[in-house]
Amino acid sequence: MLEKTWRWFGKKDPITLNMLRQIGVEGVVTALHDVRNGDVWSIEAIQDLKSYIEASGLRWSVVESLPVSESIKYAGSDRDVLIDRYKQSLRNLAACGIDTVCYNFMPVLDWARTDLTHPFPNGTSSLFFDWAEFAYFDIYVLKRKNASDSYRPEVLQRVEEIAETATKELDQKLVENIIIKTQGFVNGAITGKEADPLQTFRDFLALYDGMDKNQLRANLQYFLEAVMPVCAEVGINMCIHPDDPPYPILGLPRIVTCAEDIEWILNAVNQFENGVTFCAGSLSAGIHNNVPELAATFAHRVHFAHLRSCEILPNLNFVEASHLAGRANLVELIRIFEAQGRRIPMRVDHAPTMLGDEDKPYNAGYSFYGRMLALGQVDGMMAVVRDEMQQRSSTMTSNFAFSSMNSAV
Ligand code: DNO
Repeated sequence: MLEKTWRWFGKKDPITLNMLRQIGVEGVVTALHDVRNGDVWSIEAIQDLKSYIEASGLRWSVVESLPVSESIKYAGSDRDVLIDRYKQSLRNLAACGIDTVCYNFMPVLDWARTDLTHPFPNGTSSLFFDWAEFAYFDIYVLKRKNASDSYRPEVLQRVEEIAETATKELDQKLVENIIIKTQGFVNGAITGKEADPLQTFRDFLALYDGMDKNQLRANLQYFLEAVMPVCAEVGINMCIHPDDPPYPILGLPRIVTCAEDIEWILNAVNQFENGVTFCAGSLSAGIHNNVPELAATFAHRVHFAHLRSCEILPNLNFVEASHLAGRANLVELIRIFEAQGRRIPMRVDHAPTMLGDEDKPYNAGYSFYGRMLALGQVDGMMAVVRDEMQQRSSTMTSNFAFSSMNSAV
């Protein structure tokens, strides 16, 4: 059964647990947002937040994320120390009864968009990824060496057009969207508090200089081989989040973008606890992906689902679609996950900003009314799918009763 969850950013989140209960949320997805990336999550801190959640009649369904420090990703000299701390946090979570942990293995950037307030004709807005603006940021603002080698000629042509009219405001907006506003709340490499975020960002990128896909895969394998025995021992399902967007960016390798990648990861340590966060949105932003096909192939190892959907434009730019539309085909995904017959927490994601959400201090992609609308839509799809399943099973039962009656006479 898909469990209806909601990403909640802790006690300081202006969207309160009581609000979530009123809209039918069953469990929350959250993290110890005040603990520094790389530090151990103590039993006391976990238990404190867990009790707070439970006092509102909800449960802490999923940790998103227990961040994997950069040094583990680039194989720095202190990675074993950091992995040991990670294992301790897993043990502590399990001791508090939390069994699902989402993480990602994206170097430096947790996710990327160029526009966080892309307007739609109906007055709402959402997130947008424009390759030319991203390339302009890379080439002209970040000034990464050989950056232009990473882009298609038609993108580079648009970059030059942007550069002709670019202003300081545009440059600043791109810095904020790409490396600050989208990163600040996810406890990743960039905290949003750096004096010179662009320089900090360059320093992080430099740590991956010359690293290719195979090396990043080897670093993930090293991490999985270390943590998976703990997961099996204490009963934690870990689930890797796909890369968002599912393409190499800024010269960094990507290892969770398509079927071949997911298969590699699941086989790297072939045990149930080594699973996937099925982020339908990230996967649907990849033109190479058929999302329902991916879901059908990997559902047996999906421990958490992000239900959202993207639309890809002819120039490969992409935008968040309605939860009822786009390339992800959420209704089909719900059929596939419900058929698993085990608890899979799901949350909606990156819904539109609407009806005054824009005036609130919400994190990018995490509006209230927009997500409430999306959850209502997904809830409706789930009800229909459950009804379909019920009808199928009662038809099967009556066919069985009919045939055994016939054979009895
Ligand atoms: C963005 C999210 C990501 C995700 C992490 C998981 O909205 O989907 O921040 O939570 O990548 O580790």
